[in-house]
Amino acid sequence: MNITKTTPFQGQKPGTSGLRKTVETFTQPNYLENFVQAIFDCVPELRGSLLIVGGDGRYYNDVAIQIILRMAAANGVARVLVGQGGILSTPAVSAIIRKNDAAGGIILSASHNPGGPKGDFGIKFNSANGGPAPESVTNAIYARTQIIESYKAVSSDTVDLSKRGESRMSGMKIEIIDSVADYQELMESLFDFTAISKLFISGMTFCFDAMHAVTGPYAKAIFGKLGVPDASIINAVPLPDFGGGHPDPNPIYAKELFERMFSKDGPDFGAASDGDGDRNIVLGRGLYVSPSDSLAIISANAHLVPGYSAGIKGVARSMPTSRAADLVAERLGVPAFETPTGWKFFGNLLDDGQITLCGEESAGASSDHIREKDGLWAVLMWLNIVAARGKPVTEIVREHWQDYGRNYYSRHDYEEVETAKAESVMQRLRDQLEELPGKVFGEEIISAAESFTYRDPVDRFVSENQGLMVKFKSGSRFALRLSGTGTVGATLRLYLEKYEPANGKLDADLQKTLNPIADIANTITGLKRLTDRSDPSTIS
Ligand code: VG1
Ligand code: CO
Repeated sequence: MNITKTTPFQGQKPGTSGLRKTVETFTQPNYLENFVQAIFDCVPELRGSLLIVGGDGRYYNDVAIQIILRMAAANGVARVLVGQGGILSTPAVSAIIRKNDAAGGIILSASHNPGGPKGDFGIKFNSANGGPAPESVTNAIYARTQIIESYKAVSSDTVDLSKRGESRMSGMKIEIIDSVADYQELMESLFDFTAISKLFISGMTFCFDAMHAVTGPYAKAIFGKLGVPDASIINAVPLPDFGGGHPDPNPIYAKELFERMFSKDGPDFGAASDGDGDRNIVLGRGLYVSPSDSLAIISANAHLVPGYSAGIKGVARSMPTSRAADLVAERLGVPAFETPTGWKFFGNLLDDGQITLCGEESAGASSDHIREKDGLWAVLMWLNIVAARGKPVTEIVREHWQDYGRNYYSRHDYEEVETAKAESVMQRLRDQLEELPGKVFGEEIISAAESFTYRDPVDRFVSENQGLMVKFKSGSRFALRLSGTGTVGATLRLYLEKYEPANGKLDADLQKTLNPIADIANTITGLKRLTDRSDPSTIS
């Protein structure tokens, strides 16, 4: 075993979802090693236990896995399961940790961020419950990176990740496993595959865009089993640079899918996932289902799906996600929770059995089957609901609005803003929080303005400064926060929501409906002036 001396790097604080930096930063000597050693130092349960390792296949995935294996062997890990070719989606890692009682997992991904030598890389640590390490652990890992003096690794030949099988590295057992099998088995246990395959036999047309990212092999295996022809799964081979695009399923980056779905003879059902397979979007012909609505509709219909036939215990959503799911929870008589942005905040509620479903406006939804958001799970959930209700996506969405009303919702992102400017916008709003309630802007009266603090109902851990929220008496609201996943400058996210009751106008233009709220947000925060931007860079 070799002990190598090292010195701390600044800025190894995990963000919303692990440590994300440019490839250039990650490939500096000792950068990855320092962070990985900090994980082993802060999670002593890994010694003598099982660790799961895999990633989304982006550039540097393979090199990073070899480094992690040599360090795991030196840090006393007993056994490691690695996805074949280094490939494991984020939800698959979560499933495999839980199935095998592993002590944790290391996922190599920067999710929706671009890949390739000039792109981004990332690493996240998931705990024994299969979920992202909670803040108590990520804070400890960060503290450790600031004082680290050395790391441990064994000398070893490169492990061939391309072939399944077992080998040993200085006493540690390494097993290269099928990337898809365990995940597929879990999906087959939750959904009615026979009913879903009948949709395709009866001619329902379908398009799934894997965005050259990790879900390609999963989609081919699972949808293939359901009878979907190969041609209906596009961009299905994972590429180290995702074909040069951002593997982010939104109207800008999933352009090919959106064009198909909005064409005259487009497919009946469309879907896409992101870089690491944890996000999803679902579309009907000519209709994009807002992820906030998706969580609400899944919640309202879950009992029709075999894995959830007993009903749901509760629902949680991140603070900026629309309140559509709360309305469903209220009707079902189950609790609704509001958590900060990021999947790590759902883990305790799921472990404690307080919720069955959870989701985020950023195209993430999942259930208690694992402890990550799960892109293909959400698509299968929708397919199963379509099969059970015998209606297309478009009708299911419209009927939901007619029943519950519609939460018009959109997110406006201002990307790559100078950090100081972005912070001045946040500060300007923060400074006004106390005086805002009662003020009138056009037709809206402010009812509350606050900085979101979350007290975990299970372990009572308090997370402060989780975004700023302004609510209106009408039920509309906006939220503003800084992204914690970007690597260049700062990204300001403005979240807009307006509720229209069931007897109101349900088919209005989304952006026009939200414009008055966006204008008020801009007036209050000085967003456009302070960032020198006339428009958002991305609207989703
Ligand atoms: C974004 C999303 C958040 C999501 C996170 C990780 O974070 O807003 O909802 O949990 O990405 O998702 P931020 O801090 O940039 O707003 V993923 O699929 O990129 O791991
Ligand atoms: Co992701």
